[in-house]
Amino acid sequence: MDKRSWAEPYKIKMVELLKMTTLQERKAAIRAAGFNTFLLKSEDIYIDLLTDSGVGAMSDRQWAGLMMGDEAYAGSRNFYHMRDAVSEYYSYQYTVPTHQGRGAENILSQILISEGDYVPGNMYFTTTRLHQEIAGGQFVDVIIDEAHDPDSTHPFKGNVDISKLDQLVAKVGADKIPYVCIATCVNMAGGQPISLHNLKAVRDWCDQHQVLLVHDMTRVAENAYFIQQREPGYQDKTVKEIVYEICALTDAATMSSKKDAMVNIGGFLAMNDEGLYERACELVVVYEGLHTYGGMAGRDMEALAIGIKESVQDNHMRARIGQVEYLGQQLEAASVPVVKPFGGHAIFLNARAILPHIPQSQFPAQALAAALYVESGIRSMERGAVSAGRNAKTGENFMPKLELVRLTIPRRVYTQAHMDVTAESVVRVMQSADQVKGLRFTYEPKMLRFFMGRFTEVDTDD
Ligand code: PLI
Repeated sequence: MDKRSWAEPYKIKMVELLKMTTLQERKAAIRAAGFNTFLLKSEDIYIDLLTDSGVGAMSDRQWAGLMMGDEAYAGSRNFYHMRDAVSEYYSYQYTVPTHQGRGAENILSQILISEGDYVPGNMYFTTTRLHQEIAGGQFVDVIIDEAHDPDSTHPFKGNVDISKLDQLVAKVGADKIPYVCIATCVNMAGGQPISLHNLKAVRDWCDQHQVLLVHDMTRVAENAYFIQQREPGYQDKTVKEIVYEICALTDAATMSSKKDAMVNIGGFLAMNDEGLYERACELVVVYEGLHTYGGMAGRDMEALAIGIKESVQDNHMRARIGQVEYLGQQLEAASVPVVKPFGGHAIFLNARAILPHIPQSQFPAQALAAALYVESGIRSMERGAVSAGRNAKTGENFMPKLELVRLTIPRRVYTQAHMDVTAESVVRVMQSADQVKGLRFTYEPKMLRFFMGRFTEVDTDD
């Protein structure tokens, strides 16, 4: 075992200067943004931990790749590089580019889901579930119970509870289940991995019931790193080998390349079945673009082909997860309640525990994210009742057990000192937690309300 610390396997060649704001400016900015960090202007942010999506730092090789863009409408050479990288590192034979992950989800859902179907998955993701619903399906959560417990230290909180799959099939029948959707490093559970042992059991279940297994592979390399670190029998395998093994267990995949693969934009749908590929090609031309670019520029496909290779390197992943763990350790040392084990792409603050005086109906995680911005200019994201939205059929608010604020670490962007400042700022917010007020909607979008919803503070005498 390498005893050295996780220092980055790269050095900085160019920097982006950041604007520093005053407390007064930040108070005005959060009000103008309706207490929604998605509605803040990026130039008003000091450390942007909103997401790890599309905000990674590309390598010099990726930037060089941009210059090799072949912007032909059809048959760009960069498409073939991307397709070959997908089959070499991710095992899938056919690739359909899309503008980002949700473009792939749309196409897959339209092809495979019929009205009245059920789609089991290891916890929902916002856009994934919405596309399933738009296609007439209903998402069913089959993740293990530990995933909903912020204090459980289960090493694989992304695992599926096979008995929940059995219960579903007993209730609705296998012909109402077009596929099981498995995310690697489950985002909404706190960036928690699924084990290969469990994934193999899901594969067997799918074979037994003749149901397809679809992989949301947005953060597969991070999941592979956790398997290498935690799952017996995988310590001597490389991240690259584990990534391939995970993918090869599944039939098809949707990918948001903006995360693991460190490009600013892009995604794809990948599969091994030729018939499914043909149907995806028919739809991609309707929604995205020709099947050899699907909403991506040639240069972006080139950067993606290079990013895929960089993302599965052990030393990259060790530093990536090392930095996330470092932030988690700083927070834990200061007794901040965070989801354990630490996630792959983010540290999740337990907003219920930090703001116990705010009921979930007043969105404590949303309020905490706003307060953190005001304190220090750090932008984070609500992942609780606001993100969970309403039941599409009954209109009732979902009240998830996890009411979290996500401090998401972009890849190769921030330094250890930025992580220190982040931890210090969270601690300062905690010290005056009783000053933070609950929120209510002043504008609630019908779909994906967390993106553009607006709020106002609830006064205690309201
Ligand atoms: O943002 P897209 O359309 O490229 O990808 C959608 C998407 C699908 N699956 C998962 C697990 C995601 O995390 C995801 C996007 N996540 C975002 C934007 C995030 O901030 O987590």
